[in-house]
Amino acid sequence: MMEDTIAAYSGGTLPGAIGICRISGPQAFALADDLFFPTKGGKMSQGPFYTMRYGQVRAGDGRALDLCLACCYPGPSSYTGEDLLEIFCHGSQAVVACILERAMELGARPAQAGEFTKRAFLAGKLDLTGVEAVADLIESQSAAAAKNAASLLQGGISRPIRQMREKIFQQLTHFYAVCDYPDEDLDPFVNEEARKVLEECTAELDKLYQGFQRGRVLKEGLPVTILGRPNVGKSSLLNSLAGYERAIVTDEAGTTRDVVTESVRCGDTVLRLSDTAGLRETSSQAEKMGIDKARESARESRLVLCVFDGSSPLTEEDRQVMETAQGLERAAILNKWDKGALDFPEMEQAFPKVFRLSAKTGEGVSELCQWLAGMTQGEGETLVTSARQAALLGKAAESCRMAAQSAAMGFTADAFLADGEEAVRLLDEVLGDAVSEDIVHGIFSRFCVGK
Ligand SMILES: Nc1nc2c(ncn2[C@@H]2O[C@H](COP(=O)(O)OP(=O)(O)OP(=O)(O)O)[C@@H](O)[C@H]2O)c(=O)[nH]1
Ligand SMILES: [Mg+2]
Repeated sequence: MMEDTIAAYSGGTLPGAIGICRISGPQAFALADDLFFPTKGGKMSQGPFYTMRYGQVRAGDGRALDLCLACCYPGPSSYTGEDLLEIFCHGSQAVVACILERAMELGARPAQAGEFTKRAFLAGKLDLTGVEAVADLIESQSAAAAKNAASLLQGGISRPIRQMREKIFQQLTHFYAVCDYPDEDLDPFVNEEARKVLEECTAELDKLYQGFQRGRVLKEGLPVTILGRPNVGKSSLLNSLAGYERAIVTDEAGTTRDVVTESVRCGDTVLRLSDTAGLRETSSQAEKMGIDKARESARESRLVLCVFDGSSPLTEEDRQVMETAQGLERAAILNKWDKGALDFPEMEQAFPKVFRLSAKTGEGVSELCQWLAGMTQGEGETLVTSARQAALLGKAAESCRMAAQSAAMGFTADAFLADGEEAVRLLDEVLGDAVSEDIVHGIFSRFCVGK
């Protein structure tokens, strides 16, 4: 149990309709009695709990600061696991500042970023996968990302991990017995059973680890680079997908110099689109640098949209664009469809997918959008979205694989135990059961104050 009581603003941007001030800790209810006075009488600390009460928030001189609602949640059945007070005030910066100032006068201290959730973690209300899911939920940019975060929060990943951890641990216990009584040989049946369990866990961990690639896209968006020679309509395509004039469009070749990025939603997929400088030979230093950045952006993306002027024959520069995109996940956009479309048989061969559209009129853009939306459609499973968890799961899979091999080849119990124990330790670290203070600090520093 923490000794101090923390307070912070936990609501949305001010001014707004409603603001939420949170106070958590052993003094929260004593503080509630000096801060909030229910209209119907009685004290906040005496309940009813988990119930909104109407009343006055009062300053130190007894004058009302606001007329609003408040609710007391006694620990351990609260978000933080401690006594928690929430005041739902009018969403004014001045009101919120006065309420928090009064809470500080009464003995609370300002909460640090993520400190409410950190207390929930320390009280055992959430494991680290749950903590990271809360951050995901707050940051989610699409319904699919929010659903995945909610599923993570409900144990979508931590439950199978706990089960695997238990299964592996069970197997370890057989081998400990053999180590304790070295004269006894390992029962071949035990070896076979251990191999089977560890192989199953390896497969499950591999699957979780691989899901991270899609989980990351779900959370952060799909990085997509628009590439092409000058003037083919790259910036026009970005604007058409964004739905507003994000980038400058002119009929001058070489308009875009820097990488212009924008988040764009296609269905439930969030794209992190980068419009880039047109690829060509140039003597301009600035343009050259822009072209280098364009190539770098393409290499770092998950998908490259190569734009061509579909109304005129291919040029040498177009062929260089095709070359740059070789080996990358890519699609061809034959733009300027409204000006008349030429036939490009080589495109169908060079690109797994070809779209004909007009970035200017918008014709054909929805087909591209639909295809992009389909790129991240999952099978409804819960996806790992944290790089920290993914790295540990990958290593745990490796340890399980080695332990399974030891069991299969009838190696000594020590060999099996070293890898099996490492797998258990890594899974504990995913859940936060065995994790350093630095890592915990790093995770919570991502949070906003008030969460
Ligand atoms: N008719 C027609 N014109 C288009 C279309 N898309 C772009 N344009 C025109 O083509 C010219 C160049 O468009 P941009 O979008 O600036 O081309 P860009 O590829 O970004 O060019 P740089 O930034 O110079 O590399 C502008 O005059 C646009 O209006 C289209 O689909 N149809
Ligand atoms: Mg441009």
